[in-house]
Amino acid sequence: KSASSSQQSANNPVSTIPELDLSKKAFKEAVVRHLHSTLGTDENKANNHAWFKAASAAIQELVLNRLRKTQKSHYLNDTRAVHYFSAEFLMGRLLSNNMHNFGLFETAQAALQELGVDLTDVLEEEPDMALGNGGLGRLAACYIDSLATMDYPAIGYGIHYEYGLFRQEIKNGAQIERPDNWRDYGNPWEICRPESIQEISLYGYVETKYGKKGQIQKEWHPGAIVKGLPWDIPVVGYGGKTVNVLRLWESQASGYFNWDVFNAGGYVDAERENVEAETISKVLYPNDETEAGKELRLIQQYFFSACSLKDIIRRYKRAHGDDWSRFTDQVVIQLNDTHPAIAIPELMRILVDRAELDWDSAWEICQNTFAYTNHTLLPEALEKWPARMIEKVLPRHLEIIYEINHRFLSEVEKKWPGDNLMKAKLSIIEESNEKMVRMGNLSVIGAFAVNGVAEIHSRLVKQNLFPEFDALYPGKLTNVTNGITPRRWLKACNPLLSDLISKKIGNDWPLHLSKLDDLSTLADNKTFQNAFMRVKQKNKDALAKEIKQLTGISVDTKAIFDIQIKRLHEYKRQHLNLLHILALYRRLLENPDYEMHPRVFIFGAKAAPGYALAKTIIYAINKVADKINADVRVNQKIKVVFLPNYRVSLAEKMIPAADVSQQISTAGKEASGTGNMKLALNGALTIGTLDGANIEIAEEVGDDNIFIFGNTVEQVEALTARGYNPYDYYYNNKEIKAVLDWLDSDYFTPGQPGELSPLKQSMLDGGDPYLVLADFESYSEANIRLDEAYKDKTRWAKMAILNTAKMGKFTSDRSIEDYVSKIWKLEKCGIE
Ligand code: GL9
Repeated sequence: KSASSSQQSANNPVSTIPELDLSKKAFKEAVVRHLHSTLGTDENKANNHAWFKAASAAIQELVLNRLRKTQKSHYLNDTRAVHYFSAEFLMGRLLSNNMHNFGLFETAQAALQELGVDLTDVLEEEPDMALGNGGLGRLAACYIDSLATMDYPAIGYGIHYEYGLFRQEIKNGAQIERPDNWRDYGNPWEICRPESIQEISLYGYVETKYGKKGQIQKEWHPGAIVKGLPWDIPVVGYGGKTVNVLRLWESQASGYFNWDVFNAGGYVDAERENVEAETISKVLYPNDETEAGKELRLIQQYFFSACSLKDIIRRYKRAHGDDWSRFTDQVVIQLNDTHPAIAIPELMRILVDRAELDWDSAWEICQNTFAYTNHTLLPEALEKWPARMIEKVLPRHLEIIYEINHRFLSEVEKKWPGDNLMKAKLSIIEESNEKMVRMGNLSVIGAFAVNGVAEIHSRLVKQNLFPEFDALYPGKLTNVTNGITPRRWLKACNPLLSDLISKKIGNDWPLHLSKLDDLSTLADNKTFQNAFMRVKQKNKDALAKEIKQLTGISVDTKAIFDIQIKRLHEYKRQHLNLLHILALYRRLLENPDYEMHPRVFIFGAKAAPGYALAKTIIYAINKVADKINADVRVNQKIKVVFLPNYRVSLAEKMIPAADVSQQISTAGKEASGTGNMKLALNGALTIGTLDGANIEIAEEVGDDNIFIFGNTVEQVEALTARGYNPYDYYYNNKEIKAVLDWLDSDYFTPGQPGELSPLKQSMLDGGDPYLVLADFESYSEANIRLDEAYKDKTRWAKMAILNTAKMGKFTSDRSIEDYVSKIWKLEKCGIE
């Protein structure tokens, strides 16, 4: 055993856990044992799915061993922990990740090979855990990876959606949504914990009573009680030492539905509107950056926040009984956006109504418990709930929110006496036609720290979104620049590049990503350049095969692989990319000798099902692709590919193959972006605006190694203030006019003229709110610079290497260290 595990650790420095047998022999035996005893099959009958289940079960044995030790150690040390509240965790697949984190990937590959099975095929059997929409949910997944890796006591809390983000199919160019049945064949990682079920209340009314000392007491008589059943997903740190958990709540009927209370509350007629318990955790809302305003969504938010708080308090009381004085020493709760902000009045309710603390003591605890991350400035994403809806679903919480607001407004009065405009602006309550509760304001008031997710975004949060709060609470608003886990986003997804890097600089870079900077000295080294670009070529060859398989399109693997992958949104400007493709198409038709390196434009994006223009953009990309790919006059120079059902596991295949990373949002709109970091880490060059984390990426790689274009935030503001008119660009730039008019014809949609016209309209009569036309020319020029640069193979290789080398800052380990030192104040708890 010890011989084989020390041999093991020669390849994998991380796997030195003495009590675990990480040998090939042990893994093989465990897989076969599970094949027989867990799955009831055998080596001859098993298909890839059975092998996947057996391999996962074998890994899960190791995971659970470490999980028990971690929990025991956290318990014995009575550690302070961060509780990461998030409505979304976009985990993707776990098998390969868990193998890598135990340093077992190569071992498992060899073991399965001896059993006649190909690990790559086995990994493909795992459905993605797509319990998130995009960047915000994936960020949560990267953060819990880093927390476990760095031995910080942490728990993720979220919702056990029965259906994750919809599966996207493309039919005749259009997006179709299909349900995501991720648990159809069971999930090998999750552990059901009926012993930790929680119950939460909904609806009903509030009774005012007088306590023994004559004090006013509030009693909430709920109309319904819902059970929360926790499912734990182990989160394995790199090295396999700490295993934390992600606890996801599934809703279940409790059988309690109080009709009398309903009648008394006057809700008899509203009965049919009331949400059924089981539907609460049924499905993830597929909206990216839009507030839905639906009762079920509010209930989802309350459901998981309240279950999680009860869970935290149960654990706290086990150690500290009814003594609340140490609560804020032990507990910090990070609110991932305002989605869990209802936890703030919920904790107040527990402390004031249940624990019978006085308001001020309760508020002090509350304000020292919560911290809030803002992820966007887009007004349509800033959550507001009709006060009447909160009153119906959570009557006591609305009272508490009013009380918080009342006391807050007297602080405002002290700071700005008599300033009623200021009060209206800062109030938690928006006094519009319908009274609305502003969850952002509630979060800033109830939290001790508020952060944005990139330097520029945090500056804009201070200057534009919450300037008065910044004046009222100096120092509360801060920045933590986002990061990504280099384990999944380089080590696991790009094994060829990882091996090359490890050969040059050693293999501890996944834990110390700044070490990549050692590659800088090799950027001019011809041999290393060749090796680096050979890896890129192999990854492109592999992606080309995937493209062929998924779409039937053949692409030239010597072409530039130009990739834009992210949710479909106007502010991300996939249509700017498309207009430029149309411009190239025209240039090639007008001048067959037009000089450009062959380029494959590759897209991946889901549109929110109700976002019509986003769906039109997907349709337009596909229709333009059909035309260009079939046009022999140009298809040796350009191809366009839309890969359906973009998701974490597809990103892992695309990112290693990218030459170019498209990060072209309107300046000021993309809070950070994280795909930009993943692509640059894998040696892609960014063409991008000065927006979000692009700015910090440019600072790291230097202006020579990135293609920046477009209006800056200040220029965007000036342009809009001056009165931006897209027709100025339409009439003054022939190319813009030609490509926009092209969209009105039936050239791309034979027999169906006008199908793409809404896209043109959005950029003209629609006012072009994201300044596509204003940035077009600058974008076009940046593309010419990029094309120029690619011609010089040596120069390109150097730039690509420097991109990888300079990405150290963007490890999520650094982000987590920033949170720990600025906000969470945690201590590491080594296990053993
Ligand atoms: C987002 C921002 O738009 C991104 O710029 C940012 O990188 C991530 C993570 O901080 O958060 N905010 C947001 O609502 N989404 C983001 O991606 N949307 C989705 O997650 C779909």
